[in-house]
Amino acid sequence: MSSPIPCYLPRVTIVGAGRVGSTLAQRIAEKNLADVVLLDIVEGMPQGLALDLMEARGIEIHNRQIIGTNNYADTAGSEIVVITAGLPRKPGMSRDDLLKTNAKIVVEAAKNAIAHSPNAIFIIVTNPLDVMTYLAWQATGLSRSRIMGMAGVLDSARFETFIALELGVLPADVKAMVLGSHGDLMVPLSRYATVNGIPITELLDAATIERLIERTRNGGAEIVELMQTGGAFFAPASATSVMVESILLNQSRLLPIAAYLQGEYGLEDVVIGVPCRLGCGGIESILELNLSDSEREALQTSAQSVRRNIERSQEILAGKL
Ligand code: TXD
Repeated sequence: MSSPIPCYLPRVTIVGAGRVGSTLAQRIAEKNLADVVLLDIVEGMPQGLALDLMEARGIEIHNRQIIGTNNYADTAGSEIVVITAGLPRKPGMSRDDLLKTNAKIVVEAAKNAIAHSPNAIFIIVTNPLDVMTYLAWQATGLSRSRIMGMAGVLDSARFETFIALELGVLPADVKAMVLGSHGDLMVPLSRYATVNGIPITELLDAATIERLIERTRNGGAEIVELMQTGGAFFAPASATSVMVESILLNQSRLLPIAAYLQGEYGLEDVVIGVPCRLGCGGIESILELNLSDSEREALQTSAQSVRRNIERSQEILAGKL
């Protein structure tokens, strides 16, 4: 006799079981959101991590399955695919320096994953983020609502953290939105940042806000410099899990997401961070804010730098660089 309640559990594949990927697997399982398939090219490593996470289930009190694999066949039928495969930055490197190594890895991962999960929604995490999202969009042929990059949620969380530390308030009470590319040219919108609805411009002077914006822009590099081996992964995994959750639970959260633009903000054929509503269909809509001249100019500059790197990436993939 069939059960009246569908015993169906969503499945999230994470390609790249490194620091971000494995921490994301932990977040997803422990939030009880979905079963997880962790895939990496290193043999044994994702299997070991999956077993370790499975052995924590009794203590953390959840029943999600975590599978480790080196084989894309095991990822079949995933609702969401997250790509974190690729190299992280070393001290002194910019995210763009990773273009050559990571372009081929992300294109290959995207093609392999879509072949086994044709209905999945893709979230790209690998740097340089905006370009990698563009390449994965190109490689999969997915509609733009179903492929996106994670960066703005992390950059906004960093900005919110620094505002909260400065004011001595609960970080969750601070709301901010950082748009643009994931790099030095990101566009933190300070006039939209609030503490429980109170604009930070009423709480902090202009010089202090500028200092916090600078620290946000440098947020990833600050951690790379301190750690020397690899970069941030706890907050990146948290930020990605928020996107996974908004899709799986159809929350329609309004989040800054790296999306393929077709005329929004006057930008065409480029991926960049903009406010999007994120639900079970992926990107449900893109919100066009009424930006000031300087904000619009900053977004344009940010998009131009992504576009230059997209052009470089096409030459790299064609074997010309
Ligand atoms: O805001 C953001 N978008 C980011 C992006 C925040 C933090 C990290 N960001 C980027 O994510 C970072 O610059 C890297 O490009 C990726 C992954 O960072 P992570 O810190 O997790 O790097 P690791 O620990 O080196 O893990 C990468 C894994 C590693 O286990 C490799 O063996 C694997 O990727 N890898 C592959 N897996 C599958 N297939 C292929 N081809 C492959 N190549 C490497």
